[in-house]
Amino acid sequence: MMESALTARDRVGVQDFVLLENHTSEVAFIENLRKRFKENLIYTYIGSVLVSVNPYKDLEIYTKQHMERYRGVNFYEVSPHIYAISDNAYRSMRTERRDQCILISGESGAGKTEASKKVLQYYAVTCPASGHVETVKDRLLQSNPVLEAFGNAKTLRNDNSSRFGKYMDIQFDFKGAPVGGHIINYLLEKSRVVHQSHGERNFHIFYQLIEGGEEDLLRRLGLERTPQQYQYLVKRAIPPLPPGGQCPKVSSINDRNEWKVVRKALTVIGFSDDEVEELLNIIASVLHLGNVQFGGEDGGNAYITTDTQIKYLARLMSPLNQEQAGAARDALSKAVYGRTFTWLVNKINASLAFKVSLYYHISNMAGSFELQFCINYCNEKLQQLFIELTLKSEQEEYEAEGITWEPVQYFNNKIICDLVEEKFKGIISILDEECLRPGDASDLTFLEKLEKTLGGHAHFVTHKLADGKTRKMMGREDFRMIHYAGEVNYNVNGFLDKNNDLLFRNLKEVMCLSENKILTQCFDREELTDKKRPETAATQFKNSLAKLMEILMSKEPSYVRCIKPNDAKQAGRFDEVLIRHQVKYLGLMENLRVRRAGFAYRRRYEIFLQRYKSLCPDTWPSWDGRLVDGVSTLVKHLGYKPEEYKLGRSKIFIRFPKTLFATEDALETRKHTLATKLQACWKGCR
Ligand code: AD9
Ligand code: MG
Repeated sequence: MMESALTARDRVGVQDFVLLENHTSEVAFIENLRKRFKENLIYTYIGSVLVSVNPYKDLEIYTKQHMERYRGVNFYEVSPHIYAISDNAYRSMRTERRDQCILISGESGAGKTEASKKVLQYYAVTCPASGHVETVKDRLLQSNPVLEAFGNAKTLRNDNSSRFGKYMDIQFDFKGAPVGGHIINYLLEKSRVVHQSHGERNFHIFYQLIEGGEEDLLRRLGLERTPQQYQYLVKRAIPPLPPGGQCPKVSSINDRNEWKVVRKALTVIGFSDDEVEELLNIIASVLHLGNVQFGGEDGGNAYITTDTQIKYLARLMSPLNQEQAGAARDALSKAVYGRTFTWLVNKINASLAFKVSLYYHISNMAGSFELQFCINYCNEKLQQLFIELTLKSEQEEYEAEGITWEPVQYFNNKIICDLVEEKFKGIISILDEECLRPGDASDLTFLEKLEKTLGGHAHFVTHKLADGKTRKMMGREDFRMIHYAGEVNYNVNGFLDKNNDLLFRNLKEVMCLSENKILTQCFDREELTDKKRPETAATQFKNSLAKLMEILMSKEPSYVRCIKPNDAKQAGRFDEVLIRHQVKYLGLMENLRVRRAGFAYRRRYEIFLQRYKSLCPDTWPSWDGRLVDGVSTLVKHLGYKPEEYKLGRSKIFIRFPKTLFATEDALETRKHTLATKLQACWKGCR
């Protein structure tokens, strides 16, 4: 028997949270997510925002047939899907001629990277192509495995965690064919090159090369097929330092196969064999460099204990003590790897450079960054953008439809963004000031300055209380920020060093002299003569974030909010505490409140009429008059009360979900009655 609309809703929940009876209830929100998750329905809307829960298993929902189902179809006619978001952005770009962007957010392992790949695959399959466009599509797709090999790593939270932020533009010509692309990378987690936490790995490329590299390639690079041999891959504990990652093999990762994929992708993108060899030379050099060990002489100066050919290191590093020499070696490895990564992105960009003058963008942004502080700052900015833009688009829609806007109260997190980025008295300014100050500047003097300048700020806390006493439960090297998403403690240790990100000048000189063509591009001689102090890491990041916000503000956004269902990376497990936390910090309840403030549901007249016209004898089988009159006749016949709905210029707005549900149920009943009648008729005929 056909399932009624009512029981179906009970079982699988509603596909748009705006249709929840009690939209302010977090319990109801999570219950709806749970129902759908159990049915493998991982996608749900909040209006036009897509909420996605990582299924941790392959679902049969990404086939070509699925892509076709979403192509050119109205957003609400089919079940929620990442393809619907992709298609909608594409069509808005073409019909409204406005640049679009798709913003994907969520915590580590929530599914951002996978979502961005689905978007890309959707365009690669469904968009028209001609001539050279095929290669652009291929290159766009192939840029993923390359960037993942060099920028992703196994962490405790995600076996394929992106350790850099990524913004990608796809450019389309006037026929809607992808003709180019551009990638911007943010803050690669360089520290991972020299050290990883227990149970984590270095960037995938190191293991791929060692496991998959051909015999003669490895011989040329002087590499052995044993990761255990390399300090940067499996670091032995040298007291008092703890051991490093210790985790060369991961069951979910096949490094040998991945190597083949990456190697082929490099060729598709347009790397010559020589360039690939130079690139891998750098990767191998970093491993060799990591194995250079220092001992301490009586006089305190370092000497190299390992018998390697890189003698110059001895000369360069001998004025340093053992610890300093090790740090300088690691700084060099990080700089070499970090700059090579940027070179790689530029190279990919060059191969994606578009050749047609008319273009629009669809962009997406996903990722994680080096400093937790920067990640949280970035999230704070994206949240600000999100709230501003959702409110703005609600307002614009009401205005366009000629319906009075009812103002919504919401929390504006500008105060927190200012706390970080304001000139002179923001945290970044104070950090830079300490980094530039000669003399006794240290992480602790930085903390003191923060206390002096920001003590008393509603979103900033340290162990010091106003009355001179100390706050319990808070370290003396910590400061706490009350973020939009919750409280976070930051330990100031290493803040100055990471922000300075310095590399000894003589090491830079050696790099400039290298015969490796990639390295000479990465280390420009001009840098050596430039007297200006380079911008600090935090300021660079602040500026690139400001630029990104500007880009995003100029586009029409779509949002994908990813949720991680459990910490065990397991299918079918719905950990309510973890999910509630993410619902909170993604601001989903706030988003729903804004969306529901006026009307829960809105549809264009022609779509509404098409779906429900059979419920009224005056509109069935067709309505010849003006659409608005048809809808008006229909809803009056259905018994809608005046306070339940409003008629705009092109859409009907319905205030409560229950009104719509009653109409949906009426439609189901009618279908059911018809089916029963038909069956009876059949029997009669036989
Ligand atoms: V991180 O911030 O880069 O550490 P992401 O990018 O949010 O993180 P990612 O997309 O890498 O997470 O997803 C983590 C893993 O979840 C993937 O490797 C898949 O195994 C799994 N996943 C994510 N999304 C899907 C999906 N739609 N279907 C099936 C998925 N598996
Ligand atoms: Mg990722």
